[in-house]
Amino acid sequence: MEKINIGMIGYKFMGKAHSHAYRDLPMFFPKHIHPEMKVICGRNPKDVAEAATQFGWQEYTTDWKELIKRDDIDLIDINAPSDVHKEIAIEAAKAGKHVFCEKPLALTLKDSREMLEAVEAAGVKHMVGFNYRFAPAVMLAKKLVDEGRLGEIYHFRAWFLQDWIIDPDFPLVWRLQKEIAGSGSHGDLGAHLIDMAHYLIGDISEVMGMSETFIKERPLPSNMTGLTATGSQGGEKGPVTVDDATLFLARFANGAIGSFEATRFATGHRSTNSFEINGSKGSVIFDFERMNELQVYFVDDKEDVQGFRRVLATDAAHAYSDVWWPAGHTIGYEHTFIHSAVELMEALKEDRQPVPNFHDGVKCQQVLEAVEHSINERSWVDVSKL
Ligand code: SOE
Repeated sequence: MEKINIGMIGYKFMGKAHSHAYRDLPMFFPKHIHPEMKVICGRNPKDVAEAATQFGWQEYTTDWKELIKRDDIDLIDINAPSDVHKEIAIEAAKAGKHVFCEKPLALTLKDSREMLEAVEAAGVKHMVGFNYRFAPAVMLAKKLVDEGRLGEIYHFRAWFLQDWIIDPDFPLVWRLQKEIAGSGSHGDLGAHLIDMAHYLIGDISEVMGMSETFIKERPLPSNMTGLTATGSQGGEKGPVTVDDATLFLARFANGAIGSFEATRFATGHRSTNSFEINGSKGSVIFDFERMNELQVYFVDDKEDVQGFRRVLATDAAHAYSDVWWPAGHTIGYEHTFIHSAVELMEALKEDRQPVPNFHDGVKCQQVLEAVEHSINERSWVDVSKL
């Protein structure tokens, strides 16, 4: 069995998701390269030691630079907060390691381009964590678009709605600090929508955006992870430096038009990640909470039975369906990460770049930044000018 030795940096939400993917992969995809869970790295020795045991890593370390230097590591998987992606990815590439990096790729377009240059100069493989591409219903939507079964595409509308910071006393976690996160709901949630649009519809040429930060100051946290935090230091507050919500309109190079909404203030929506595509021959609707199902409408259905119908995408519809359960047995969020890891392993075996890779990460960053320019300038921005 061919193996690839992994060193993973970050052990919270995404670290857990990626670890789980590496653990499950050999059981369900036995013919693929086997990801060897060598070393996990994090800042807090006690917590990272616990994570190593819980997730199944052979060793742990608190020093990512030492990890990258090791000869017995082939691939660095970056799940740390966004402000350290660039330095780690560039160092890893220079050391000849393949790099898998969570989204958004970087804090800025410039940084993401430097990361792409580094992996290309080093000739290593690179992947970015746009895991929703691998949900069964998304894979089916992609197939229908690519086979022309929706006809000419007119509309793409997408929304990613959460509500975990609706309480004004929710602390100022790193995701609410620009210098660490780059942006707020825009880069965290909007990045997924932009990637989905690129994947399903094509290049975005022009954007016009608006954003809002509803709660401008929050209590300083005493202990935080990505989405949770405890306590606050004596009632002291700090400024929220990212957007709570960002919306934008877009034109695609192929003539389609789009609307995008990313917010953490959609009361009642825990994590609604959806899109709708309308074409000349039909439409599809995706809702992540029902990621095994796609709502499908075809104009050439007989008039008396026309309407959206629910198609279960677990069987004939998606790439890895034969590997999982018998017909009609659904899969979940964690499988989007397993599928991402499978694509990475397949790419390594076939000596090609995995998809989505840093090119997709940079393209997404370009749109993120174009929207920010548009908000600042209060006008439409041509994405290709950036
Ligand atoms: C938090 O808002 C988050 O976990 C994002 O960081 C993920 O990328 C998204 O998949 C779900 O929400």
